[in-house]
Amino acid sequence: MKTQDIMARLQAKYPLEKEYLQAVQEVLESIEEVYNQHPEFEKAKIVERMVEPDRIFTFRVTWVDDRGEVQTNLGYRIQFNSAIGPYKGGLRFHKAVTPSMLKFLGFEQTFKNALTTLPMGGAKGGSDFDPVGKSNDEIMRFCQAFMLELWNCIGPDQDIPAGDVGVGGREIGYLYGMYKKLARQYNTGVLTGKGGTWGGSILRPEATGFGALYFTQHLLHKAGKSIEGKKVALSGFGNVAWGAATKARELGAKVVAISGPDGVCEIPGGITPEMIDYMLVMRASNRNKVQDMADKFPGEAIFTAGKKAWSIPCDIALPCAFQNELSEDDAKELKANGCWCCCEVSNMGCQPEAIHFFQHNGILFAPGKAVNAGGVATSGLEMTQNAEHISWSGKEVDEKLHFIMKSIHEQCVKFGTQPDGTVDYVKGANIAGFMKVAQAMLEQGTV
Ligand code: 2IT
Repeated sequence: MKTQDIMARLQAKYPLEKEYLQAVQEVLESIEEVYNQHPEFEKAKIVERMVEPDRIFTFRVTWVDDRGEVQTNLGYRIQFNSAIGPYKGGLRFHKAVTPSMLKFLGFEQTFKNALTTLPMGGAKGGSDFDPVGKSNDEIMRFCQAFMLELWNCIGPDQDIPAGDVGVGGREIGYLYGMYKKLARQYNTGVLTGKGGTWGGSILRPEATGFGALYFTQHLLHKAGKSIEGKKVALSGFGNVAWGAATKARELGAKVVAISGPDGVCEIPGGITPEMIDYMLVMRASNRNKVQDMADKFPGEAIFTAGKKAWSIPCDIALPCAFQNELSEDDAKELKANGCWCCCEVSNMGCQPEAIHFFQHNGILFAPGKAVNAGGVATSGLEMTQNAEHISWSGKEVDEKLHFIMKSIHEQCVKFGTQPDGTVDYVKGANIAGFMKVAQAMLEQGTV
């Protein structure tokens, strides 16, 4: 297998799918050497099969807004790979959603889910529906219309969607309500991220952020460092940023920046529990403005329009928002301001040139598919609880999440340790995830 040849073919076939091509290129570059030591992979055309989704559902979603006007959006579910378990992955509601974006996310999800140690295949879905400025009723009507099309593509042993950007507990509730009505079954395990009184797992809302910080702790420990007293800049203020800020604070770090599409809020004294709670209010408002934090906490949070979190001096950068949110220029600015570690919490949050810069300038870096896997892992734990008709305590879930993040870190070290003793976490995560999926595909024959 030659990465260049496969990429040339995919570029010719999908010339407009930039994010998808970017994600595939990163994985293929990492695995090429190992892959070529396994002629049985080459013979079974594992890579050629793995880069294509098993199937893609595309559907029209029509709903009526608060003014009585008919609105039409597109909905998608991409079932990417089911070699090691049923399709599993989130739904993204965002105005920029395209098949390319969901294909990149589904591809990444396949390897991430393999890293969790749990039996889950990879999927992603969503819509170009824009939640910004929508009322609660509009969100509900959209979710119901979306599920009207999706419901018979999914099932607790078939495909289990969850949240992602623009889809949180509220949306999962509305989606589940309509699913139940259509399926006429209480299939609790068909969605994860549910409410606590109807099958949701304790700690699922926190899990992506908490898991990211547990992973960061392991990475820092391995490098002989600790998180206590360190300054953390994070982007976004949604569910993931909220969990990350909570745990970073708990572990003794100081969160000095959060951001939004409108700009950055610098918090020189470090984020407070009141501010962390207010992030939830900001998310629920659908305004999508981080300036609201500065308006609520004048003097403590200082808003600058048009700037990113990466302009604020920090030790550790945690991208928690969107793909490609951190560019090479941002990486250079971070380094110039003293940053020495970046753990990607968003999926593909850093541009390839930024990762290259980090890796060649002694900045510790780990990729999203390892760092943020605690979210989907806890979804996996929710599925187990649902299948057993029980619920675990917060302590039990947290212990399991800890164990999983430790194991993901160990897999990265196993497959990513370089001759000089440092760990290439990108390589480690990609090879570990790939080997598991490839082996399963091989054993299941040519399907
Ligand atoms: O990117 C992700 O891993 C998620 N959005 C969570 C997916 C899930 O099934 O919990």
